Amino acid sequence: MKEREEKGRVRKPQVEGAFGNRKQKAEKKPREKKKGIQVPPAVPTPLFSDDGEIKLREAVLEFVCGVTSPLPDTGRPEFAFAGKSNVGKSTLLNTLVNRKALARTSSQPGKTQTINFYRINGALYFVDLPGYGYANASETAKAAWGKMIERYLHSSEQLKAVFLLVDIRHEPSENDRLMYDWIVRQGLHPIIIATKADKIKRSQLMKQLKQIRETLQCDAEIPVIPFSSEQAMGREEVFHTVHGMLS
Ligand SMILES: Nc1nc2c(ncn2[C@@H]2O[C@H](COP(=O)(O)OP(=O)(O)OP(=O)(O)O)[C@@H](O)[C@H]2O)c(=O)[nH]1
Ligand SMILES: [Mg+2]
Repeated sequence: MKEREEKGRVRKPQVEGAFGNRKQKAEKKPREKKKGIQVPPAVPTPLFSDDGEIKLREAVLEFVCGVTSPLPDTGRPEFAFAGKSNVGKSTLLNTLVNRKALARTSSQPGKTQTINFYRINGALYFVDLPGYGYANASETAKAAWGKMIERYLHSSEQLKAVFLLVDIRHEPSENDRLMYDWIVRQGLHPIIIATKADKIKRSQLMKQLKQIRETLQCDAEIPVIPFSSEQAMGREEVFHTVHGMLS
């Protein structure tokens, strides 16, 4: 299949849904200019101070998109957080921005059901996605959320990287593998985050990371970052990764 060059990154024509169950159009339509969605002017401030400390000036929920919403044109680099329901995406986002409840979290899966865009320092956006594999949702809702996630990941002009979250305690599931493969096939930049690292013994950490890397069949250059919201482990590494992809 022919590859297409698009704003500096190669995207392959989409053939199959991320979850392997739907046929998609082979050609991406140019995104329409969205009406009615305005990004207020924001003066970008750097993520790090001169002495290398994370410097958070702003973390604001700016756009919330449902199944039928148009996607915003943020005009700034976006970093998405994907992964199965309950893996800790929204909690991780709160940890990154040092807030307890900016993103809503729950011990029950299926909490985030919209695509939420958080503006950070006026410089970039963290994008909290709904989780996949939420067993209690109806088939129709699951299909609609899956499509919504794919639509965003496929059409965002600003997406710099997709952080794929997997639970460090378990071998990645079939859905995690499909999602990882799909991200790679889209020509997007995946970064793996292994969440809930506080729930395993330190001595198990390397073994679990190795299993995740092997199951997903990650290339050597793909980062796999252990993360714990309880211990704020991995926070700096995520920021450094983000920082390295700005510019
Ligand atoms: N011990 C521990 N618990 C965590 C960690 N991260 C998340 N959790 C817990 O995992 C549960 C799910 O967290 P959420 O952040 O709501 O998960 P989510 O991936 O956003 O879930 P959906 O919105 O349903 O897709 C909550 O009870 C969190 O407190 C972590 O690093 N350590
Ligand atoms: Mg969530």
